[in-house]
Amino acid sequence: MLKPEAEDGQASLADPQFRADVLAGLERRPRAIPARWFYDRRGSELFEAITDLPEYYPTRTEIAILERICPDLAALTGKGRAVVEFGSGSSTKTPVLLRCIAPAAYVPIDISGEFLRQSSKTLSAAFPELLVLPFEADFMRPLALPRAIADQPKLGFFPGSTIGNMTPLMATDLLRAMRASLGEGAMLLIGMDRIKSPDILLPAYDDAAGVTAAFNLNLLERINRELDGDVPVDRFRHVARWNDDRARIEMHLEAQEDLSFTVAGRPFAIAAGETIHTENSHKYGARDARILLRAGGWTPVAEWTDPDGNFGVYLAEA
Ligand code: AVI
Repeated sequence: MLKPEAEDGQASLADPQFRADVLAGLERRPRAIPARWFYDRRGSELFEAITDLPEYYPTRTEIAILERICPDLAALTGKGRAVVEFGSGSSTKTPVLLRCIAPAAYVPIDISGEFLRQSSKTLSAAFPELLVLPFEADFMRPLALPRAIADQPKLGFFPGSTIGNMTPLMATDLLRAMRASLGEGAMLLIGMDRIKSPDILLPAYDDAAGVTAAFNLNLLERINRELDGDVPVDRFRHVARWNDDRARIEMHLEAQEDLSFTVAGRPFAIAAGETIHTENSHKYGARDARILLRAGGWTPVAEWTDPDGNFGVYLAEA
């Protein structure tokens, strides 16, 4: 997801899709910019920092679950599978899975070739025997996977509750696309954050050290850097809300006074208290997760959680 920078450290030319999404998002009501644009170099660093925060339980909870379930997982998935990770596999979760099931091959899929190559290099160094086949593609659509793994049954891996950043409709489409990409006999291992008290959820998205606020506000800084904007970033405030009706955390950027600014030469005005909606993070109870998997064409096989029931890991078959 990382956007590469030019050799001299200057940001490279803005992605035309970023420009289009930001301009359309600022014009629409309610205003909303897709969360995928958080992840420039700075945003990716800030997200890494979020995963270490005491309030942000999902990452360490999911890793602990994966470590604990390794024997069960190895037995349920069997030998000789190729692991296909939807995302670049830069996280600490990938080595946990690779050590556990010792796959025949590993195919990380990511839309950012640069980031993909970097993380594949690191993984190859850690697992010199493993065939690593980085695949640059948009995994939201069905894909023709590398021929080298054509004869091996696949285990799709989609950790981190990244599926929660999609609406249920998009999530269902993605699960169906994954099923089509992975083919007959495939299995899917997926992490989904669970519904829980807002007393735990809200601090996870609005931490005391202000790292999540910086992550959210970096989107405005990125707009200024890459789209020749003059958005007064310090006049916006990070807001995290629990939307109980939709079972999701929402992140917004709220104008603290009436503001005017330009982006890519276009003027915008935003009233005090108005927000730009920047992210949804949907949470799924165990039964919701099973329904979502079935809607996406998968049959749940096994599920695991942590002692507090905060996070769910699900294994499903095609
Ligand atoms: C990447 N994704 C699963 C994170 C989440 O929890 O929804 C992104 C994030 N946003 C704020 N904190 C973390």
